[in-house]
Amino acid sequence: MENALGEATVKHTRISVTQGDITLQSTDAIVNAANSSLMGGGGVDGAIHRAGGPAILEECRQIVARQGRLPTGQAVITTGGNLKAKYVVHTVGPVWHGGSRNEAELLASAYRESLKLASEKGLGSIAFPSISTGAYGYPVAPAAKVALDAVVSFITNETTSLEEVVFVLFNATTYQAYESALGEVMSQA
Ligand code: AR6
Repeated sequence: MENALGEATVKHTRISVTQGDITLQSTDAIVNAANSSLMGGGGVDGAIHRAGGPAILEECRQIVARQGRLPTGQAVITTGGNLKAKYVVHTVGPVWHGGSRNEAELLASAYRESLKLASEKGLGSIAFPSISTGAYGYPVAPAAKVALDAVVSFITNETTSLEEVVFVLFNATTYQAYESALGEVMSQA
C-alpha cells in the first residue's frame, strides 16, 4: 500500500479525493446520492438529472415499477444519459438522526453496494459524492471516515475490476474532511 496526500493505492486500485463537480467526471460511473423514490430531488441528485437528461429518470421509473422504492443502503445502476460517465449508480444514504439509528452501517452499505454493482458490470472507474452530508444532515467528519473505511475494506476484501475510485467533493470543507479521513484510514491499514 502507498499513500500520498489525497491519494492512496490499495491492491491494484487507486483511491483519490478531489474538489469539483461530479457531473463533469469522465469515470465509467458516477454515484448519485438519491432518495428512495428515485424520482430526483435537490443537491447532487438534481444536478445529475439536469446534466444527464431524461433517459436517466426514465430508467429509474422502470426500476421502481419493477422492484419498488429503493431501500436505504441499497443501489441500482442506470445509463449516464448525456453525461460523460456511461453509468449512474443511484444509492440512498441514511438521514442523520443523531447516530443511534444504524446510520453508520447504512452509509457503509450505500458505498459497498455501489462498488459491488460497478464491479459486477466490470467497470474500471467510479466517482462518489459525499453521500448523506447535504440534505440528509450526516456530519461530514464521521461520514468521511465511514466512506473511506468502506471503500478501503471493499477493495481489500473483494475482487474488483475497479482501478480507480474518486471522491469528488463540492466544497473545500468537505474536501478537507475526506482528505484527512483517507490519511487516517491508510495509516491504520
Ligand atoms: N458534485 C459533487 N457534489 C455535489 C454536487 C455536485 N454537482 N452538488 C451537491 N453536492 P445532497 P444527501 C454535494 O444534499 O445529503 C436530494 O434532494 C453537497 O454539497 O445532494 O445524500 C436527494 O433527492 C453535499 O456535500 O445529498 C435526497 O432527497 C453532497 O453532495 C437528498 O437530497 C450530498 O448532498 C439526499 O441527501
